[in-house]
Amino acid sequence: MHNGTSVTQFIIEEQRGLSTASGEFTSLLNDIVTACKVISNEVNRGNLIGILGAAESENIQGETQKELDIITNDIFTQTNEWSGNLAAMASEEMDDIYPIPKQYPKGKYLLVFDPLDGSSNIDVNISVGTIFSIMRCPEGVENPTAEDFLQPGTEQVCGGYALYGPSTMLVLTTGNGVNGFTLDQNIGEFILTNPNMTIPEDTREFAINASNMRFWEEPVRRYVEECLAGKEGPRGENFNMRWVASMVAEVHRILIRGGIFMYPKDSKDPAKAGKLRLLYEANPMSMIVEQAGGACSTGRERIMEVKPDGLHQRVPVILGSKNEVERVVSYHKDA
Ligand code: P6P
Repeated sequence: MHNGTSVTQFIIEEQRGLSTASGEFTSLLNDIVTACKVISNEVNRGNLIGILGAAESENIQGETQKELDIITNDIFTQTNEWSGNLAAMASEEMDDIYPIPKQYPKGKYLLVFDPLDGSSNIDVNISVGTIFSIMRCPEGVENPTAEDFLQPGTEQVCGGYALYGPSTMLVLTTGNGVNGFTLDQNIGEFILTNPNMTIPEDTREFAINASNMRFWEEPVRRYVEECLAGKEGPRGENFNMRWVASMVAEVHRILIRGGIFMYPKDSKDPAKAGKLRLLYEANPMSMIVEQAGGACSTGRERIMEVKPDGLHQRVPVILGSKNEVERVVSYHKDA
């Protein structure tokens, strides 16, 4: 049950505690919440209004875009461009940054997002999500360029996601812990249902796309083989495995019951440092996971300390229950 606190009330009360709060951040967060409600409705009705399936276009990653990738990207830009809180936006679905149209005032924040992560699941009705990250626009920069977005994850002021699953949930952090809200479809409001979310430091559940095993680096292969060896193996315990192919769903499960999620560097495409993108997937999820007491690493360094060199840069991702992430990191050091 819940005490009926809406996300709007929660954000305002949290900002009230900050003497520096100008209300701009609260207003920005509310626009993002509105965009997530609209996307939830589109995703929910997708099959009914014929917007599932592939669009005719590709994104900068060379991946075929789903109709809903484009629709949800437009929802995010249109819901957030007019309010005067943002200096610019960037998204997985747009090659370059999205400047604020000149008819609107600009604000002090940068918003970067993946409007529909896991969209390959949309046609088979498996959970998908939206991931977003808010940073400050560098002081004195009137017209930000892509360079201004290349800030390490430690500079984020907010990381969050919406999960479009059996229920629609919003999970976010502004640096004071992690809180989860469930959308009450009857009143169209996100209600606080998961205050102070924390990740157990230990787990016996790992998530990885095992079809890539032959491409993994030795430390990851060693870790997974030890999990698979179970009670008779070096870990002396049996492990469970999950793979939803939707990062938001995996991270949410880990926030609720612990776990370790890995999309490691592999030799399948040596030119790629990993599959997941740093700015709008790994960094916001890392802020959330660390704020919930978990850990996030590339295997070789803390994800939030990686200095980005491109809007769409990819990184290896190993995140979740602290003690398991630290074990995988130690295997990288041994290698
Ligand atoms: P694979 C979705 O496309 C995504 O970016 C993440 O949400 C997910 O964890 C991963 O890729 C799934 O990748 O190779 O299993 O399809």
